[in-house]
Amino acid sequence: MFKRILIANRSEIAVRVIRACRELGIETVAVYSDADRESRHVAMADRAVCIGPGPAKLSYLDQEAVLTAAEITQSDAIHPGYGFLSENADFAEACAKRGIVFIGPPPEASRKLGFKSAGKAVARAAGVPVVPGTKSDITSDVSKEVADIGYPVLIKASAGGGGKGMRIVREPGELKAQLEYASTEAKAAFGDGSVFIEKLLERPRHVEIQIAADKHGNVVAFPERDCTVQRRHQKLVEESPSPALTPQIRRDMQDAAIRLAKAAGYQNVGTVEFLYQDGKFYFIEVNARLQVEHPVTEAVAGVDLMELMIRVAAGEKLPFGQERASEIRCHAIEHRINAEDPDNHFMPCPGRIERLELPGGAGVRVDTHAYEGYTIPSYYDSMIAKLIISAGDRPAALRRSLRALGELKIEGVKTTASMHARVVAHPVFMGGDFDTHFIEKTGLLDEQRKETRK
Ligand code: MV4
Repeated sequence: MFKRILIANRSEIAVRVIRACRELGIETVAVYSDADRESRHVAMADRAVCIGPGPAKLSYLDQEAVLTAAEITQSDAIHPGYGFLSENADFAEACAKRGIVFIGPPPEASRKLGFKSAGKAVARAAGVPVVPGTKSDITSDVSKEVADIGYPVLIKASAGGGGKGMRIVREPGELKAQLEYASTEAKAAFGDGSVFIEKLLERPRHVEIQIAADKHGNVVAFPERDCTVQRRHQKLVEESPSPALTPQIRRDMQDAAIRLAKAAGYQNVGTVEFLYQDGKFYFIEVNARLQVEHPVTEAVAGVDLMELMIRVAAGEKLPFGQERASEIRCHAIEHRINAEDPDNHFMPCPGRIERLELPGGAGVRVDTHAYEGYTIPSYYDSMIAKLIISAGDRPAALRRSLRALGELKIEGVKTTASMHARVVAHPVFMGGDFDTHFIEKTGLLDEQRKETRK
């Protein structure tokens, strides 16, 4: 096992890593930017090293600064958290070169899966269902292939992710122009203009499978997370189990995720994302990191994924098999609380937290780096807390969510907490039958509510 881990991240996830390390008897080194001197992860770690100024490019994304901090503190491993350097295969390689373990998948596996069209090819070869589609480059005429797929279609950037560079084409006449737009956009955003085309699913759900793979060829898949409630590709609410899946679909999805992981030579923890519509699921992409919403799976499966991640990175075998991994022990919901103004197009609201009262009691977990008097810097993302609610079944979990959201008091900055209460209380959300357009369709956003009040 590792003696000392450097955490190349900030905020609640840095706190999460420190907590897991402490339970494992591993020393921790925090790194921080000038803007994060007062951040909780700095105070909590055994040691802390300043690695640069506020902008992430000059600190948390500065590979050389992070690696040097690891060397001078004699850390034997680096935990990247999510975002920043977490899915950077070059960084993982640079760690290996310096004799430091990168706590994440091997660079070859992330490269194989990071490029969306390549990930899709691996999936297809592994017998994992994918959305019908075609490769495309703007030099060849694909109108015939696209007609076979059937309109409407969606153009996606091969190097993309998170919905960036996607374009819907509803009629053959729009195809050529949209392909050119999409490719130009992709080139500007990702430095790579290649795109591919898929049949558009009009009302999908986003359902993902958490996997864990050790260095001895063992892979397990956990119960799914349903992340259908999103706004502009930002997840707002995640829950498990999905109100839409049957036990058979769940097993099929888990099997598919395991096949894909094995085909890609995947190691460590990761998430296989699917779209789900009309009883069928389709692979879309792999996230080669431990995600924001991992506590939902921790609650449902009764496992510590952060501990597991560190153990498998240190070469330990998975301590249980698929039967244990797929146990569903409760219903769990996560609410991402962002310092954003829901009355003003979710504008980020950095600033000082004047008052903070966190909810508690049975079935309520709060992962946060925030404290009363903490000033949220303006350089980074605006998530300040995650509420993870668990209860015996979905109705009980929804009631508990409302109770916990009611107990949460944050003053000094605007937050998205009120919007979460509206989502949970909405009859369509309560009914469980909704798709990725839920937020826009239901007019739940304050910006829309304000328009209708006018
Ligand atoms: C799709 C789709 C419909 N049809 N692909 C958005 C992010 C990226 N990971 C994949 N995304 C989508 N791909 C086909 N063929 C709809 C989306 C999509 C979406 C997916 C999951 C959650 C929210 C979404 C919001 C808009 C679009």
